[in-house]
Amino acid sequence: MTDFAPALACALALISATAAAQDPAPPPAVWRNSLGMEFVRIPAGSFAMGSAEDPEALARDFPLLERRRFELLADEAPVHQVRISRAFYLGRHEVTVGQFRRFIEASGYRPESEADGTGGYGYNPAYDPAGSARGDAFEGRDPRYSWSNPGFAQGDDHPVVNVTWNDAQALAAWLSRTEGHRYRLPTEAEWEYACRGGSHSRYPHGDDPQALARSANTFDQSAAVFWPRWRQHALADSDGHAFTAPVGSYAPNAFGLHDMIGNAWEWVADWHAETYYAESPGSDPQGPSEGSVRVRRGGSWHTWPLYARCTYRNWNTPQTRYTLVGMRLVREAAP
Ligand SMILES: [Ca+2]
Ligand SMILES: [Ca+2]
Repeated sequence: MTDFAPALACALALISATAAAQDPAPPPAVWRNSLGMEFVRIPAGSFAMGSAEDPEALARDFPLLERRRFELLADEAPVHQVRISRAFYLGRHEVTVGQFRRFIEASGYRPESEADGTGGYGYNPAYDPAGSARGDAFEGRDPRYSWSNPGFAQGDDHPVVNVTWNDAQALAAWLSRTEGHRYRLPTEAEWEYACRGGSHSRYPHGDDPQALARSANTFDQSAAVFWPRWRQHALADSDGHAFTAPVGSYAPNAFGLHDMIGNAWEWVADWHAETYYAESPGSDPQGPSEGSVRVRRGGSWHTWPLYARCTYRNWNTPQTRYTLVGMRLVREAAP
């Protein structure tokens, strides 16, 4: 028996090694990183990107909006088939205030709003949009506002806002360096694929804008209290949050992702070009090779439902910081 035991152990080890070679462990469904971010595995696949909704249909479902607004959505067309050739991990949530603070403390990075001295934007009940040159909804830029102060209360579990596209690049670069895995912003195609989660409708839950009040933090009755001049554009119901909500306050989509719609707009990697969808490659499009503005997606706590659709594209310069704009990162499946 004593002579047999080592041979048996050796044979079992061989069987086990063979099994491992033939059947590698499946990739984890969720990654948790050093800042406490969770990443959900998004499978490779194909989807129809963009929207070609008839302005008549939009006019019927968004009756308070002027016709010209529907004609400004041409950059969502043509609808085109896109293949995402490799699985990737996408943040289950938007990057939070607490995670961004830990990044700053660990790295010494100075967010752009502080480094350039001009600050960000913020909510101030005494501020009158009619008195500003652009009629902007928020006060700024002003050094009193930054990622840590958008003028309204935020807990550590709220999405960080007032962060620039360049700030997102810095966070992704630091994580890549310190963890040895590549982090980056999602491409615009990856973002829309993930938002849809297999759905073909305006929102992951369907086409009805009013149903947003149950599935996302957008411009609802609780927010309209603070912006009475835009009350008619608010959802008829309350979603429970006047400003940002703790991430994950609403049910996830089919991929297990929270707040793809609403809460904070999310920077994506791509430059924006009005006609890009007409020339976009069919597999893993990376956006135009150059441009002046970067795309942001998904709408925010202050966004009207037309602009909180999965396909809606908005954009700003990479230096823009605003009370509505945050981020969500990709962690690549292989280092
Ligand atoms: Ca809301
Ligand atoms: Ca969001």
